[in-house]
Amino acid sequence: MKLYDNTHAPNPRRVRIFMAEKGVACDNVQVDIVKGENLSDEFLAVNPRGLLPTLVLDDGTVLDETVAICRFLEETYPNPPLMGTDPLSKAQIEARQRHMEWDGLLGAMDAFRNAFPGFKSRGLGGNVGPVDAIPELADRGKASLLRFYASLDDHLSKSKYVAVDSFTIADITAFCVVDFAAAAARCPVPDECTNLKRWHEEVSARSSAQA
Ligand SMILES: N[C@@H](CCC(=O)N[C@@H](CS)C(=O)NCC(=O)O)C(=O)O
Repeated sequence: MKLYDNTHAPNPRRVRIFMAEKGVACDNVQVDIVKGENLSDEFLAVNPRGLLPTLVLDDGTVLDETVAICRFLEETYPNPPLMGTDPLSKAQIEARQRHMEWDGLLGAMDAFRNAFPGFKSRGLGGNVGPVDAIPELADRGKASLLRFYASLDDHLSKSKYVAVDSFTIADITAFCVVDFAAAAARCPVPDECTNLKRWHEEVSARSSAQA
């Protein structure tokens, strides 16, 4: 397998951490998004959408969505389970995973994309042509992130993990959102979110966090 990846981007990191938790290795091709390598003819021949992560299987099959890639890996390498083991836990984890994307990742993306000078005419990611950034969306993204932090902090005051009583894909998504928001969107977790900080320290100590 070959993963088209970018070390600084949150979605490819979700896949890298997922693979590390499963102990799965694959070839890695770095694609520089800021330089626009994801929009080069060479990469578009692999994934016409121009987005990362993209996983190419040994038979040439291309998988181009983070959660679809994780689903494939979960079914192929079931241990340790990261997406649930029975109908209820699978549904609960999927719901929380979606909350982390909608409530957290979208805000982080808006906050970064619409403030980063290099993306002035790349307001949307991927192969969609020129799209103006909207500076007001950066502020709205930061406001979303602060709501997300408060809500996740409250959840983690009652629960060790983001979805169920074990580490799952929902923790991976939340972790990548928090780190990306702090580094790229300059919106770190506020000091008063002590439960979120406790959880972040625990997840950071897992070896997969280095992936
Ligand atoms: N829903 C897609 C989103 C992928 C996505 O937005 N990837 C970003 C990196 S985190 C990207 O490739 N951006 C390219 C660009 O900004 O042009 C997934 O999760 O796979």
